Amino acid sequence: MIVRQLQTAQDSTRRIDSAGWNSVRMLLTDDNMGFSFHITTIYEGAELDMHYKNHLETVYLTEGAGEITDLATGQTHPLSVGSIYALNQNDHHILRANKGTHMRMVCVFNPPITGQEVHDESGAYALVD
Ligand code: 9YT
Repeated sequence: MIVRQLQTAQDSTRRIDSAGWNSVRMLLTDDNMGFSFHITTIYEGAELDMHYKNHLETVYLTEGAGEITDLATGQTHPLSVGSIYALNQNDHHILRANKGTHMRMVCVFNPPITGQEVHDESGAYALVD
């Protein structure tokens, strides 16, 4: 059994900080769960272009509000507490947190990420062997 605490993990190398967001990786590849599990915070007013070409991702919003634009269709969907989105087609998207609020999100990746990936210029994570 694996038991971890967000308050501890966010003071460790499990937390990564980037422009407009941070993420605490609660479960990674080496936990052998078949998915990775992240608590991600998108900062107020941030607008992030993301394209996980090699990973499927599901995201559940627990705090804040914003929107997601599906760049394949141009459609924008509002996000509020309780919203879920699943990038079942490796969907290229833009994520925005509304002004005046951050978004706190629970994210699951399949396959799991190792923690060593970096976003390339297209917003994707390469697969790490
Ligand atoms: C909202 C979202 O896409 N979160 C992804 C997790 C984050 N990019 C990470 O942990 O690297």
